[in-house]
Amino acid sequence: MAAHRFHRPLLFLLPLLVLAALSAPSDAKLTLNYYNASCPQIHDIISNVVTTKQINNPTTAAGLLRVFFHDCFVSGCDASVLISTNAFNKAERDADINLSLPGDAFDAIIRAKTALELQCPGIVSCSDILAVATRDLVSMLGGPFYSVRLGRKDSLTSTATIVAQNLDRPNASLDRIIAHFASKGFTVRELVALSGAHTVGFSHCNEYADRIFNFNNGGPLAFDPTISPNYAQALQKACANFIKDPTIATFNDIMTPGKFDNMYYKNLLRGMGLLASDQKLATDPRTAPFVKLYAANQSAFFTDFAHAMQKLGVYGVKTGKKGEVRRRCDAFNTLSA
Ligand code: HEM
Ligand SMILES: *[C@@H]1O[C@H](CO)[C@@H](O)[C@H](O)[C@H]1NC(C)=O
Ligand SMILES: *[C@@H]1O[C@H](CO)[C@@H](O)[C@H](O)[C@H]1NC(C)=O
Ligand SMILES: *[C@@H]1O[C@H](CO)[C@@H](O)[C@H](O)[C@H]1NC(C)=O
Ligand SMILES: CC(=O)N[C@H]1CO[C@H](CO)[C@@H](O)[C@@H]1O
Repeated sequence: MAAHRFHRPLLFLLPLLVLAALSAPSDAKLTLNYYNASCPQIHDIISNVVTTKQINNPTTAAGLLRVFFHDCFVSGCDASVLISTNAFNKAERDADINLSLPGDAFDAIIRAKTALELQCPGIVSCSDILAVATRDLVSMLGGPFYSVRLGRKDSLTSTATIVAQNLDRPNASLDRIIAHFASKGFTVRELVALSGAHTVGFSHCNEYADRIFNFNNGGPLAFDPTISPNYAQALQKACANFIKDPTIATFNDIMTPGKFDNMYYKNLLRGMGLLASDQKLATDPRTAPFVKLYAANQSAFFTDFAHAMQKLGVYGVKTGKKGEVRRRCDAFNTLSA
């Protein structure tokens, strides 16, 4: 608004603004030792808090990994997903797709933030906590450990209405999912590697019910023929009551549900992918070679997953004046948004 009113008088500032824009890339760089001087204990504090949380609530890690993905894919890794809805604004986390963004994951971040505020008040951003805590918990489940560059600022907005267009549903076509990842700069190989996150955690029956009940209008117990029959029947049993009780969920990887390993890919090869979008990765010629590679070689999966997570973790990050270090992760510092 102000820019409109003072349009002409401000024109002389243009060269300065151009200079500022040119120098922006250097301060947009995240660094490994960003908090080295200002909060040297950051890694110990986050790791202690989330490890304790995971021991007490073993669903935390998978929940947090999903929250991190949702945060990054919707307007960048800026902790916008942590904001609570208030009277003025319906926030990202209350978009329909959140169904089940798990409370324990949010709680882990709030606890880490509280501990950090005691040691280094006002220093560590919620988006950096999210990135480090996710890495710590992936490795606690047996997954790869990778370095996380720091210096993200937290968003100044969080908007429920932009969520659906940024996250695909399991019934989306693979063309769409590939194109969507590509539009954010992620390759097919990275898509397949990141999907390996579904080696942990749960999905609710309604996310795959159309695959196990009345598939193609073939009768109540008709199931998608790409699912192995035994698995389909087990899922039908588990989900028999899901309409009355929408909280019923099953493991994404029923073989080793709490372990971060390459079992997800092995499952896909034997018709034990849970979501339609998962199972398609095993048959489409663009993605199948990577599924086979990761199923055969867990280190290849870990290497690619770690790189893809580092890339996901810098997607759309805000630095400098484009964001703030929130005092509380669930609210902006000023109450106007
Ligand atoms: C490619 C497109 C993707 C689709 C369509 C998709 C869809 C879903 C759905 C429907 C669920 C079940 C949610 C529920 O019922 O509570 C889920 C769970 C999960 N997703 Fe994805 N996902 C995708 C990619 C990813 C990526 C890239 C990651 C992380 C890098 C991820 C991590 C997870 C995790 C860890 C869970 C388990 C959450 C829990 O146990 O609380 N997903 N996903
Ligand atoms: C951290 O900072 C101290 C002094 O500020 C410096 O001596 C040390 O080399 C730094 N460590 C890293 C990893 O940058
Ligand atoms: C996918 O499922 C959602 C409901 O979960 C529905 O609104 C949408 O139309 C479906 N999309 C396709 C492509 O079938
Ligand atoms: C598995 O992948 C790793 C990492 O890419 C590679 O170094 C190794 O040679 C592969 N192992 C086999 C048996 O192909
Ligand atoms: C539609 C829906 O299920 N929204 C939920 C999103 O998550 C919050 C908790 O973070 C729930 O209160 C909403 O009901």
